[in-house]
Amino acid sequence: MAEPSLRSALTELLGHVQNGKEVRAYLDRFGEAAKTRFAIFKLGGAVLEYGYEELAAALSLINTVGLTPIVVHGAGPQLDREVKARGLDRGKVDGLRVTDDRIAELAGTTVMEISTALAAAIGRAGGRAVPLPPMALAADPIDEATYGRVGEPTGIAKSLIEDVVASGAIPILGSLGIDRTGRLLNINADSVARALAIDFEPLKIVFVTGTGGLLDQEGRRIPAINLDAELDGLVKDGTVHSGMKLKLEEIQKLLDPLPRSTSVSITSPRGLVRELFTHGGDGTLVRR
Ligand code: X2W
Repeated sequence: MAEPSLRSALTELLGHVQNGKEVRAYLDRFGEAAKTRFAIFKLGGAVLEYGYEELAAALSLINTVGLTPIVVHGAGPQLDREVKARGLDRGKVDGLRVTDDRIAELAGTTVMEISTALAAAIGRAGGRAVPLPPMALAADPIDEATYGRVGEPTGIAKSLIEDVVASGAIPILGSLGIDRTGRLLNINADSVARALAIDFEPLKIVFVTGTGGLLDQEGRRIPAINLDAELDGLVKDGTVHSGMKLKLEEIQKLLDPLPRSTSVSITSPRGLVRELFTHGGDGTLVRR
């Protein structure tokens, strides 16, 4: 019998998809049944501030119904707090945390604690997850004089992730990597998601955020957007600006090298299952 949290997620799913037909139709649209259908989930540190249970239940369910999650999470607000509490803050440049040796060490423990707690929550939800160590990601420093120990991914331990997936567990990566001299580097979690997308060519990439999608000027959710056809117009008429514009440009870059069938969703922890498996969705579907 499934754990209560998984059971409630299942009930919610079935409430929205009439006998699971839509789930099957969704999955059948993509390739033969035997092929692993990856979905990459990027969990921002902010959505992990309010507990893991809802996300853990949704990820366990998604793994059960035939999409294979690879999870990468950040730890932005948690690290902000940790460095400030110790008087170590060196600020950010272009959105990247300036990372000295002590901050790198702090990032290591903070990020691994979150990976481990998330894996435990997935276990409680009736699934299984394996938190991967920083060694799973090779990285090079971007520009040490400016950012310190901040890296850009150069390689992923693909066969390690494939082994975890083959065992039925969900791999969890954090925003950490190791450089060629063995040093721990701090890596932006969105960059890790992009590196994973290039290596695994997922059907779906899902950004789980607090806002739960893109919002228009009145604060209403925009259900879907086609970047190639609509982005310029939405920027010109002012609907898309500042933070949202940056995010969509990032997503455009992310989708660029991938097959055109790949889509990105932005949704909330609560909307995750509905966004993936129902027509109306519960976030913003981004295509190009
Ligand atoms: C990020 C890693 C965490 C992250 C940082 O130190 O905040 C760099 O800036 P979110 O919550 O997804 O923003 N790394 C280099 O990306 O977390």
